[in-house]
Amino acid sequence: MKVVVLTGAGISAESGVPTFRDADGLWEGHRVEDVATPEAYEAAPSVVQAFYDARRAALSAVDPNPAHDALARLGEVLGDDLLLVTQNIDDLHERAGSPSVLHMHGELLAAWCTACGRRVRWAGALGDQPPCPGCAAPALRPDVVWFGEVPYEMDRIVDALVEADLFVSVGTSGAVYPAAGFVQQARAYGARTLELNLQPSEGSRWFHESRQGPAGLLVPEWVASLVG
Ligand code: BV8
Repeated sequence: MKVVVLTGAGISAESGVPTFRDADGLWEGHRVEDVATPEAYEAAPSVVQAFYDARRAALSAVDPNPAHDALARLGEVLGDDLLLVTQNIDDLHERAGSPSVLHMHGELLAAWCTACGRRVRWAGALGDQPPCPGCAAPALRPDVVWFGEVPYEMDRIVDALVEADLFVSVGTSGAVYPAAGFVQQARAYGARTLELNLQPSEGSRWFHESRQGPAGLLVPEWVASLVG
């Protein structure tokens, strides 16, 4: 059975990572959409760097929860028949042991140089315009996909949605595209679709089944029902 799982901020909530909706979509009074854009970075790199420095600092104080652990186990059982796609830029899926994680919106602990294109692991707070370890240009930016930018590995995701027998969404409000459109695509290609979320989301109506509750309970329960 080929399974595609999409996760959002809700799967990391019980680990203590604030969701976007929790903070009313605001950061220090900025609408997230205004901080997480290339225009904002152009206009005020220090504000944007501070936004990500704060989230990086917070990440070291949290751990994966039973929902991350259950998906790691599912990855061990299903192997390549599972594609785990996350909108999250935290590393909690990897720390839970998920064999492969597709970060469609990038990673908090990575950076890329806008001068030479090199991708590197983030080496600590480096101020407003960090120098690239390769070309030394002051052009290192967070390796995250900002609003208006194309998400990563869209071809691989769409190919998996076409092949999927089951599409499961965990902890996402279905407010941000193209991720919010995956359920309709998967369904159009014949997949069964299941939503696991604390509350109904903007996309709930597209799912065959929608279960409400905390991911830390719903995900281990669902994984146990699928792979025993
Ligand atoms: C693009 C990285 C072209 C950075 C992020 C008008 C209509 C439609 C689309 C658009 C439009 N205007 C503009 C767009 C496009 C735009 C968009 O969708 N805007 C929205 C605001 C309308 N999208 C883009 O710009 C994207 N790029 O479109 O390029 C393209 C498209 C297709 C193919 C090629 C090219 C790029 C978007 C990516 C932006 N970067 N993150 C960073 O993290 O700082 S988005 C960011 O916000 C997250 O990654 C995530 O995607 C989104 C937040 O959503 P969630 O993860 O769902 O979190 P949220 O807080 O909203 O909800 C949490 C949910 O969990 C809730 O439902 C809650 O009930 C639940 N929950 C809470 N606790 C628990 C729980 N569930 C279970 N257990 C719990 N304990």
